[in-house]
Amino acid sequence: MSDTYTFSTLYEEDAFNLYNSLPRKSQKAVIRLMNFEQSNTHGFLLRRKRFKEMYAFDWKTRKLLSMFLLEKHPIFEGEGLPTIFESQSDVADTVATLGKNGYAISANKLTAKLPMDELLFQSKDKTSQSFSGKTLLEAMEQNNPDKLAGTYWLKDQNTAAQMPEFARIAFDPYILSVVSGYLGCTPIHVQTNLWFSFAGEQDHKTLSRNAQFFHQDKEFVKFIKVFIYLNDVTTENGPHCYIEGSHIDELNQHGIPYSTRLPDEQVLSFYGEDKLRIVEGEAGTIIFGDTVAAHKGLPLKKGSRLILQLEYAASLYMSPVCPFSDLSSEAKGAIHPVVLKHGRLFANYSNETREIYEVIPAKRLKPKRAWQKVLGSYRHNDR
Ligand SMILES: O=C(O)CCC(=O)C(=O)O
Repeated sequence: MSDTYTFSTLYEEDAFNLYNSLPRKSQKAVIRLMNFEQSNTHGFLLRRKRFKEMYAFDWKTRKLLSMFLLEKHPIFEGEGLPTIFESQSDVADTVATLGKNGYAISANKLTAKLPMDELLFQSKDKTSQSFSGKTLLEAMEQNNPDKLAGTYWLKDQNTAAQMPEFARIAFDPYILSVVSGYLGCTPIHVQTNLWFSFAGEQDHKTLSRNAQFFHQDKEFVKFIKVFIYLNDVTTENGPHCYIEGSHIDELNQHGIPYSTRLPDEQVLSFYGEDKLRIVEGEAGTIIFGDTVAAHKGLPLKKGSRLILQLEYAASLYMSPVCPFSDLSSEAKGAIHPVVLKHGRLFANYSNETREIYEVIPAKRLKPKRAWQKVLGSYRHNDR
């Protein structure tokens, strides 16, 4: 794709000015991404090859990307469509807060009951046995038997994503309106995840694996997560925490490679204590978060926490996730027909692509360690 093609967008002049204000590396990175969008390549095949380029996608570059994607993949507006939430009246405010702070708490709450019993969960070291959702819910009710200290992650996200109860939330017009408004284009649903955390002794490695130290995500070039508390969360049982504004002033611009786990003192020395937000909330609380911002789950002092996480990306370029299988007829039945017409929302659902992903050796799907850890010439202040 040539540079000139890129400017045949709705935002011709803005996009042109923004493009010209970017470092050459970012300009090239956006054009490579747009070439990917026009190709038949699978995004996950590029992750190992191109991961370092993620550093080129800073806030301004991500903004330009939306301007380019928007033409073919417009913002989803759910106004007027039925929603399982009380109201859609906070969409514009929530999107504005997200842009400013990187995070926003919804005015809505999830009240739907979710079917957890049959789902399977396991700790990240994979040596532990699997537990059913039923067992873990019972453990929560019995107030944390010590032997379950730690975090248990959903083993197969595809199982949950195909269930109508989860699909109804992931493709609800309200949720889609917020995430689409923030991403600035049609979102692609890429994750339906759940995890249980229980208080108790845990070593540094376990806390690190379970995202309980501050870090910055870079799963996709541009993405957003929706966290929904499924039980009441206070400062005692592992609230989600983030640093306001660090989705723009990113940790990597302070010389910290993506995903590096950091002590609180270091993060607070970059941003100041006044930027720390700890989100307490009752069951059903919905947190929209651009986890490019520094964030973590606070280690639990007592009790337990159950959280649902949905994730949406602007593009599957360098995707780290296994595609879902074709959307089940049960899930389709739970999604409004107007929503189903937006094919881009379901770009990560394909039996064929899932099969291709599953036979590729894991090594070929992960960024090279050196690339992941070393910022090299992509460091902000080296530009
Ligand atoms: O458990 C939490 O609150 C943190 C989760 C997290 O770091 C993530 O989903 O990226």
